[in-house]
Amino acid sequence: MGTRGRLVVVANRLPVHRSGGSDRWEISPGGLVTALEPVLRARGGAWVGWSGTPGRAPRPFVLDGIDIRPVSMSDNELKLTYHGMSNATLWPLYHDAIRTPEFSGAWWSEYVRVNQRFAEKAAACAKPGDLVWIHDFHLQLVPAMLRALRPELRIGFFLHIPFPPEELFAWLPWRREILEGMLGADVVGFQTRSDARKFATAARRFAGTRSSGSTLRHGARCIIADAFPISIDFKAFDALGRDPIVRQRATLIRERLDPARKIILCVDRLDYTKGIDHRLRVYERMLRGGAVSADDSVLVQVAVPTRDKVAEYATQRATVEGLVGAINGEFTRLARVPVHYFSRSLRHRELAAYYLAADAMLVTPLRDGMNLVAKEFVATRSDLGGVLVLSEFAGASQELRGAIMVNPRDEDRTVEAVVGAIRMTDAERRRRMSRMRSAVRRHDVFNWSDTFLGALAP
Ligand code: ADQ
Repeated sequence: MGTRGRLVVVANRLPVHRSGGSDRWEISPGGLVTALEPVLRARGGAWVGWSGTPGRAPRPFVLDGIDIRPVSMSDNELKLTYHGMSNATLWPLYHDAIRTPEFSGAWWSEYVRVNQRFAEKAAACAKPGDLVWIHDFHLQLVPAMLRALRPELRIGFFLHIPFPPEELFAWLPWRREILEGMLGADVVGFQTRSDARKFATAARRFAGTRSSGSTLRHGARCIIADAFPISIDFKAFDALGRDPIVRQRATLIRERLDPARKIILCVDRLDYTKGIDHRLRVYERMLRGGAVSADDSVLVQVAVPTRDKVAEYATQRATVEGLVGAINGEFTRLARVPVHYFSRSLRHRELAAYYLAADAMLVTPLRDGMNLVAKEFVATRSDLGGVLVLSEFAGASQELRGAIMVNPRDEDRTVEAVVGAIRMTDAERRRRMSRMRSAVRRHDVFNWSDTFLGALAP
């Protein structure tokens, strides 16, 4: 990694929140901050983003050595760019159009305006020689906008979600503008090789870009478009899994649920991409067919509600909760409820205790950029216990070869996979887990940011 300039991160959200309703700011826990904090500390840097509260932006401030540069967002801008263009157009389109994306000229114009505001804020705070790293689908136009303002900067862009196939990307009325926006970066990073290839294909077709492998030529400029799969802080999750208090909590969870029952664990944001309803139907089939009963198994679904202002999310929540109610209504036995449903987020230590308590973890999204839950589960299981059942449509499936792979829409075979997981022999389970742990240990989140910044640094 180059050592000269600072790192300027540009992301939809700032990595800070107000502590307990007071005026004091604290760093928020979370993947991206964990990954970038050491780099920001080592080389110094700034973070441009929205504070999470609509209205006027707070004044810039410095927290733990990070220069925090808030961008303002009004209620109306939030509605049009965030709930509209980002979450009701781009999110469903980029996830294989699992829900029909909506296209609105008003959302698009606001998206352009808000992206311009982020670009201007970044241009104002980047010093000569700084590296700028822009994140995700909310800000796809920022790379080119920033380049127009500050042509000399090294600019990186990372897409956390999948890039869609050409046929779907073609639906987007602003497909050329979005590509031109991303092509303003020097390095465009994706979760998988397949995403990077799809981007190159779209750029050739809709933006006249030429490409050879991961190098694209756009006008006079050369751009790298490649896979940089994101990861987690392996050591931190490994340590949680060995922590006596977390282990004690895991034992208590098993005892409360009944040690005779196999625990099938699922942890997601309550998003229609995560396949929660398909997975509940799989469990329902297992119960109905007699492969398991409420006496010998329990499915624990932890689902954090999100994006409740977007209609599809309310519908999805109702579907999931209807299924949970129907399954429990039909298959509960006295003091044995088959589905335990938590509609909330769990703190990291509590989450780790559930990871440790599980016999099988089901990560079965219909489409997912990466899916960090799968990697967190693996990193926590230093006991080599637990089996991962993983969707082939999660980016994580490219690395976690020790998982049982499923197509979540193939409910028959997914039933077989889950039954196979809870009946797996110790030897096979240990072999698979150990293989996956080596992959995540080798490629942790620090390795991810070093590799990306290494490609970006001149
Ligand atoms: P997300 O879709 O939010 O992220 P994911 O990677 O699975 O998905 O989760 C991110 C974090 O949320 C994880 O650290 C996880 O522990 C936490 N989390 C999820 N459910 C939780 C719950 N019920 N309680 C507590 N914590 C929970 C997007 C892309 C992903 C990509 C990430 C990072 O959609 O594909 O992996 O960005 O690039």
